Amino acid sequence: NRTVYLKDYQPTDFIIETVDLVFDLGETMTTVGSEIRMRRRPGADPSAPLVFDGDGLALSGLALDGKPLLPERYDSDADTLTVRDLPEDGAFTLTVKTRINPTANSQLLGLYRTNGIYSTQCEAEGFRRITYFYDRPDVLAVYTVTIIADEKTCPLLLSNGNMVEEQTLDDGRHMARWHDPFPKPSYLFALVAGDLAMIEDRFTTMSGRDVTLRVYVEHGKAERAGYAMDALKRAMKWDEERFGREYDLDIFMIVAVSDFNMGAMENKGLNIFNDRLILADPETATDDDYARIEAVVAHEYFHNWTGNRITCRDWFQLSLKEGLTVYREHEFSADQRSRPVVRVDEVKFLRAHQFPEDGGPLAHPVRPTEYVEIDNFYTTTVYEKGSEVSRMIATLLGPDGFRQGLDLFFERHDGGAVTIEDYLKCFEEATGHDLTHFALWYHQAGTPVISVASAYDEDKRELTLTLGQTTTPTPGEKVKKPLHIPLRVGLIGPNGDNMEPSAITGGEHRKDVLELTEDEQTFVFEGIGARPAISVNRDFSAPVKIRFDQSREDRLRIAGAETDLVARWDTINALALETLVKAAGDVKAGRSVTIDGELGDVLIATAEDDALEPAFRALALTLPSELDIGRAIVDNVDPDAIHTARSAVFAAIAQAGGDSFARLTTAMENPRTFSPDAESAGRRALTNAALALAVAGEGDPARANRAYGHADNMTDMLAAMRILAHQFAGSAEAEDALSDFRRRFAGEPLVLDKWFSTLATVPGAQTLERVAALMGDDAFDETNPNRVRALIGAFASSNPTGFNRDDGAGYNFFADFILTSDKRNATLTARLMTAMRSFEALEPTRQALARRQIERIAAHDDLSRNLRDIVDRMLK
Ligand code: BAL
Ligand code: ZN
Repeated sequence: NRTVYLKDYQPTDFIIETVDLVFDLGETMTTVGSEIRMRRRPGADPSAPLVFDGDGLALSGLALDGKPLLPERYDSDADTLTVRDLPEDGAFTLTVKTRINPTANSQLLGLYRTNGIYSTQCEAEGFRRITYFYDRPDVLAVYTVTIIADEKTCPLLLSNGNMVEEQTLDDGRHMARWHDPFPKPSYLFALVAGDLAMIEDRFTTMSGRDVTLRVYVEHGKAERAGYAMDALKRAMKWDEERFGREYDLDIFMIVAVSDFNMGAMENKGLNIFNDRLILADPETATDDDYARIEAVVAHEYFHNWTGNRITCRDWFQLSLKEGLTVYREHEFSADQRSRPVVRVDEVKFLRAHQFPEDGGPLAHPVRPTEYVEIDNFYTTTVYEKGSEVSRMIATLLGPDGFRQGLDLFFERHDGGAVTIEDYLKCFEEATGHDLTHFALWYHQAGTPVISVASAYDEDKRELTLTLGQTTTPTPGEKVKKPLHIPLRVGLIGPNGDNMEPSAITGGEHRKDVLELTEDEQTFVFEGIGARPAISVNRDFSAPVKIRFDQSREDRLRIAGAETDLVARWDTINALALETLVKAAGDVKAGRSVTIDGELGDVLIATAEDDALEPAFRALALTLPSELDIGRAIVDNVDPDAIHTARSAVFAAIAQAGGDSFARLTTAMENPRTFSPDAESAGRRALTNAALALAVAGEGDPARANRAYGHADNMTDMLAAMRILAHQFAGSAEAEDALSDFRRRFAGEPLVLDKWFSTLATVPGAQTLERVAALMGDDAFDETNPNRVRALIGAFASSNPTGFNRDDGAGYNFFADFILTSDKRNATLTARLMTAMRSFEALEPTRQALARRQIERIAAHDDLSRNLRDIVDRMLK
């Protein structure tokens, strides 16, 4: 296994100026001709050979300046092409020919053909599966792409940039030629060919340029592409207004394909999407789907500047484009929707996915220093923690400072392939801030834990806040240094008002943001007339864990009065989590579960508070999941005890608030015509959160059954079906709804994914047999990543009691699947495997059973590099 190290970075010996690609598309044999104009980099060793990357390729032709090369001038194997004795002046044109089989490409990396559509995925290292090339992000070239294909089956021939020529050829074939004037790395190359439907719109940029917008989808689905188009136009406008970024080509295209390893890909001018992140209408998409589509369409569009115009020098810098683009996406969503609700969702996601990654065997810094397989670094750390790091820069510098830094970044590095240091330098130079210490966020893995102690002196009217920080060791990093952490602090007075200190001493601060830079620091707030309740990490200003032994009285004050809704939600959630963790301990110890009434009171009062937006009330009313509880327990986790405890707490709250919840299921009137806007979605979310509790209190599925029957949109229908399937598993009502749903959406694979996931996440040991049986369902297709994630992925990552069966059968089943899936699609399989990354948190029996299956996988000597890397790190 190769390990790639950041410290080994070297620029290439040659520079690529232009590349002309000719694809002659055939289902099982596609020929790729590549004509590359190159010159030696000034200062490079004149005797150095040219070494290109390949992956599983066979060379079928090679010429230098038009003349076939003699065999002694080159070597080629599946993974490398080496050419020696290059012209002394260092300028030449190399012609490379390869033949590939797109139909046999089950990895969905490179050029592949599924459902009659040819499409590509080149990030990170897929281009080398098409032709030999410098397949690395710091080699930027101008591409011209000619595509030749059968006109009947492939009327549509797309690539990056602008179309410059179209011709009908003999034998029913035709060609199209595309030219992309913007130099780009190979990972942004894209090609699509096939027969698709399309919707078109236009956008006039801020400087008055007219841009054609097209979204391509399968025939019969064009009317489901409208929301994505609308989101695209909003994103284009927003990026102009917020960051001054304008689109740069005459056309922007999105293509939705049904077989795709990731969510979407930002290829220059030709974004390719997983169709689940494009297609939406009220009957088939939930509110969450709409929100996700809006966010991802924007994300890929935003990459045009953060990723494409300015790209990464090497893959260690991946967060340079991903972290920043996620931050831009988050800001866009916040502006389009409810800022606090969007932020709470981000916090929940970070805690559910990134914190466990950062605290487990796969932990790595936002900017790693080594990797075995870069595909395995498209992680929540690089993406979401990376976004939080950019957010903290914005918090430290203020919105204007952040904008000035980013403006300088765009101005200075446009057309470049740069590093995270280059990025940080722009903020420093634009604002005069020193980010040397702050930069450690990029280099040190692990989630910091902040300890908080407070003392109030009535005579001096002073509040003293002592903050400490520690970070637990992560693989390969025993010693952790203190980070530069911005903490937004709020003080809430006895009557619920915000208290403003006359001064803050003891350390740097920017308004209400304290800058914690040492292991321990004491800040003093002056002019505080009464003992306040302290809200420590408002708006989740830093991605940290807070340890604060705060009185229940203070927490109830925050839960009822905090004006920062993120902190308010966080406190309500923490109160619930504390009750749930205690209940799980009671179950494990054989004690009966006792629940104090306060939690129910807080939840019911929040749910009924008309001054709060419904989406927020729904968030407050949603109890932490079994997985959340397990993570809070940290180790010796027993999923069955957690399930029993959560069910008991849920039932007790349902009992306590029966009338409220029943009322709320009908109180949130939505207009007759469905609208996917955030406000309407919030009303549906509150209705459905209340419905789950109302039926639990009634002990009767009738209300959910009626809701299923009356539902006129997918959000309500799926919510009702999930309640029936999960809270009344095995009942006639549950089975009837599930069969009805299966029948009704028989021709809608994306909707059936919701059905697969609902069934895969029914709590309890019996679900394993059902999941195994569902693999034989006509709608299941093990070659389609969405199907695999919906059934197998949901089971392994979101069904703690089913997957972690105490006989280990869940692990055994999963390991069997992983071993077959790895042969087909290594990227997908390695990602699935991460579902087991926290196995060491389980109680000893399950932990041993899980380890045995991971070891069984690891014992195979023919694993893909992707899977080998993941299991080896998990077992280290
Ligand atoms: N660059 C891979 C897909 C995305 O993050 O946009
Ligand atoms: Zn991205």
